[in-house]
Amino acid sequence: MKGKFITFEGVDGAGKSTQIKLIADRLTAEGKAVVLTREPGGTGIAERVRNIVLDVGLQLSVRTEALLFMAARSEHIEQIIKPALMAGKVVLCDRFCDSTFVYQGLTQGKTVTELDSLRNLNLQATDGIMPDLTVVLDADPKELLLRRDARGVTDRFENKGLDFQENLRAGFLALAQAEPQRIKVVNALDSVEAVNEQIFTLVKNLLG
Ligand code: T5A
Repeated sequence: MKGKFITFEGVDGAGKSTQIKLIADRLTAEGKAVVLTREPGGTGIAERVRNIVLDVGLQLSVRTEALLFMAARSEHIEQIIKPALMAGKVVLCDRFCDSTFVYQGLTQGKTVTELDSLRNLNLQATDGIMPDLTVVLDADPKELLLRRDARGVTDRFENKGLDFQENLRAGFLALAQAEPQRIKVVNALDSVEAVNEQIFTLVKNLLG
């Protein structure tokens, strides 16, 4: 692939959407061709799947959730991500496979070495496309509660409480420890500007 694929991960409300837009703006200002997208979502069908998986009124098993996220990802890869990478663009994606590994894997009692079935499903959904760089926005979920309270609870996952958010955090950190080359951890509690500088440095290191 000629382009570069960068994903943003972390617990709910860590600041991914804020940062990804700022990075997209900075890269665009430098003349880079940037595609800004998100998961679940990014295509008409994947956005419809998003409406199902984030609906607070629906009870889904973890396996059903995982399969729905993968179905949305398959669409997203074929329609948006792969063509953009083949055209040499920088693809910035708000959440990707590591969210599945954490939300549908590590928080469900699996360890990093027990993610084979999810990794295999992901391989099928993505045709083997993996991020070149993943930025994990890390923070103590208690500190993030204030930010979330200001916005109100919005979806099924944000509704699951502090213990769940702490498990999420541990999950992302475990993935980062297992893949330190690809996954970089940034302190999300710094100011927006300071967090952005750290991420921009990582992105520039990748893009050269
Ligand atoms: N999911 C997803 C799975 O379970 N499996 C999967 O495979 C995938 C792909 C997606 C949900 O789906 C789950 C994970 C998620 O729970 P979503 O709506 O996309 O749902 O939820 P999030 O990704 O969590 O997005 P949020 O919008 O909730 O959080 P962000 O994007 O991390 O945070 P952001 O940027 O919106 O910021 C939150 C607030 O904090 C402020 C912002 O202004 C905003 O008010 N803020 C800061 N304040 C102070 N200092 C800073 N540095 C700040 N940065 C941001």
